[in-house]
Amino acid sequence: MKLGCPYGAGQAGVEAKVRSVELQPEDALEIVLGHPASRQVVFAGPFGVGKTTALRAISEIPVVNTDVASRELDTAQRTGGKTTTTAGFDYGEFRLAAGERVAVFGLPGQERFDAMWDLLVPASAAVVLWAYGDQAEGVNQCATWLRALGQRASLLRVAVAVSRLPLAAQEAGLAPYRALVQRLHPLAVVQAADPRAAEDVRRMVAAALTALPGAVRGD
Ligand SMILES: Nc1nc2c(ncn2[C@@H]2O[C@H](COP(=O)(O)OP(=O)(O)OP(=O)(O)O)[C@@H](O)[C@H]2O)c(=O)[nH]1
Ligand SMILES: [Mg+2]
Repeated sequence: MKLGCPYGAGQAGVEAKVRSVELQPEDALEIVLGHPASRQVVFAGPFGVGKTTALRAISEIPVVNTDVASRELDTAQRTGGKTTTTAGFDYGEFRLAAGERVAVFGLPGQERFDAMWDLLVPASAAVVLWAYGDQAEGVNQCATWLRALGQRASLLRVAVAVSRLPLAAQEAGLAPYRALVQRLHPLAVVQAADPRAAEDVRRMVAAALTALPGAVRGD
């Protein structure tokens, strides 16, 4: 394809000249976005829990990502050497089994980037709230996140995805999260899930979209 680029036009007595640029196939932009998605789902949860990982596991388009190098002190302990953090948001798309196209946004886990939470949570059809199943503070973090989400949308469809639970102890590990959800958002769903496993992530998105909407309660 040839692009015409006039220059010098408009100068009195100067004939407009055109320079032609030959575009090669390799110059073409990679197509990133698919078809318009009918629903938007948000991945929320604490720093390093696996929101970006989960989005990468299911997206059918190249993920739009705003991760930057990070020196968070607890990074290595929690995530086995994760060296980046999401500063804006992640964006991906995939299709549900029924063929419906869903847009997924991964929120930044750090509160200093919470302007993104304000922007994306109210516009979302549902939230998958990722939680650490192997951290002492996991349940409290989950409560803090539920309240933060509740401040940004009066009604929410929520699925809580508890990660890093050993298979043999899943039910016991889920119990404190179920008790918390019973208190703060009884309509939310609580399940164990691995953000690295596409099947688990798809199951959590479907659970969030089919959960009943409810308000997050105060204590
Ligand atoms: N061993 C183990 N590692 C996991 C598990 N789930 C997630 N991870 C790892 O934890 C890290 C999570 O990193 P991210 O996906 O960037 O986390 P994030 O939630 O997007 O982090 P922020 O955007 O910084 O809040 C990745 O290195 C994952 O491979 C798990 O169940 N077991
Ligand atoms: Mg991230």
